Amino acid sequence: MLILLLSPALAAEPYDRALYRHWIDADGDCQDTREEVLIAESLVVVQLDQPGCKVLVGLWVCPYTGSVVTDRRQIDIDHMVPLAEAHASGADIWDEERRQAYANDLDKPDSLVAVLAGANRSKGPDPIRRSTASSVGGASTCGVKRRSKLTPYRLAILTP
Ligand SMILES: [Ca+2]
Repeated sequence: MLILLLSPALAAEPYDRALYRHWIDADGDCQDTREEVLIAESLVVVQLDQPGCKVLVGLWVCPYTGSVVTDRRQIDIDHMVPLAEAHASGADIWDEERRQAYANDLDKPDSLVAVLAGANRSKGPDPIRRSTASSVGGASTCGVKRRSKLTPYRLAILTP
């Protein structure tokens, strides 16, 4: 008799960012998910390029650092729950369509946030390091948001 034992770690599909197709233009208006978030989170009416597809100038406040930014080149769009963390928390068994919907979720206001580029990149995908990455700005707020974000997708909460 063959007895097969599978641990959750062995059963999970290894994380690959390419599994989550992101920055799509779901509504076909030529503005991809990044541009849609930049527009939604700007505190002023944004300036768009001539076709109206790309944001040129806006006004954003990074929730992690409190930095005020007007140059969109200094802004990254951050998944409040990083893709790698979502994957490790249950999204590894999702189909392609659901992963794409998660990666481009514009329906929940805190799913995707405009952040100062350095603040985003400095945190990396480690959920524990991420949750304690900064003691300024919205770090504690981010912890609260992470719980509210994970629940609708029925993901396990990895960090306290
Ligand atoms: Ca669009």
